Amino acid sequence: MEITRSKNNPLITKEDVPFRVNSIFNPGAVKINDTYLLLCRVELPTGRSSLVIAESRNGYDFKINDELFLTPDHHTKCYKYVEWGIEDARITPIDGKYFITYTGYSKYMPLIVLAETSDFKDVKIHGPISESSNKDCSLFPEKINGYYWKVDRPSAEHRKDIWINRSPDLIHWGRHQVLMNPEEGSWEQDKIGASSNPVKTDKGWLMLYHGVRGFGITSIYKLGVLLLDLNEPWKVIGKSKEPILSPDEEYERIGDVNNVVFSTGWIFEDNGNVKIYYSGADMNICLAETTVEDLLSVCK
Ligand code: BMA
Repeated sequence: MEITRSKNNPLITKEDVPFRVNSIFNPGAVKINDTYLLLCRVELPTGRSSLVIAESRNGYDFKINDELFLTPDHHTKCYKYVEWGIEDARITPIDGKYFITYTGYSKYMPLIVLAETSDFKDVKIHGPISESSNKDCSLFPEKINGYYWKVDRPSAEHRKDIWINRSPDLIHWGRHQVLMNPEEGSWEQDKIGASSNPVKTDKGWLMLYHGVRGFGITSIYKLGVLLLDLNEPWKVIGKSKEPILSPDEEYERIGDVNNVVFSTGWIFEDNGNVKIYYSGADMNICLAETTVEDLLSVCK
């Protein structure tokens, strides 16, 4: 398959942020009419993260807002679960609204928080929708079999698998089941987690995931793609045998966390192109482009 890094990578670095940050990375992504909107994680000088909006008319040149969109302080009813920061937002349009899932970080360790917005100005925080430890949550954009669905990644003892579960109202979740295990002896053997949210195609739900393998003192984060059954999304019907993106470039190799490509947002264009926004080494925002056809072709 073909996947092409933007020649302007990294598209966004901390120098582009109009206030002081350590880094900007792991954006959720959505296209609203003709505007590309990224909800980016910024690690502030305190070492704690918040979320800021960046917007673009062409998907390549972004302008970052002067003010943070969502911070731990906004979480008045659940502050103790986000006190150390909010991280890695994924955006899913459902029924004309945008639902945002992200990691709340605190002494209770990571858990999943849900918020919703209609306009990316006002936001309603629903609060935690998982226990700790859990992260990497992606929502499906529509009901399937009468339920909303999400994938997530609980950490149980040494296991780190992707799970799937369902809800009547996006708040109460149950019927948890394992969606996929890391494949032993491969690039994803240590842990896997959902990356960019599931998108419907005529062949099934396409979803990005990340896989991690430890080598010596480093862990290497790569991206793969999954195809889930349209009506029974707990069934994996296809999976890339190799990563579709691996840390190769210097801006992916060297940073706060070396050897990482990580994605929490992608945009499917009407013409079949797919823009994968991702971060290199937990430091920046990059773009790689491919097509739905290419992504489907590697899901075997
Ligand atoms: C994951 C998350 C991400 C991060 C990635 C690579 O576990 O913490 O925020 O980008 O590790 O360090």
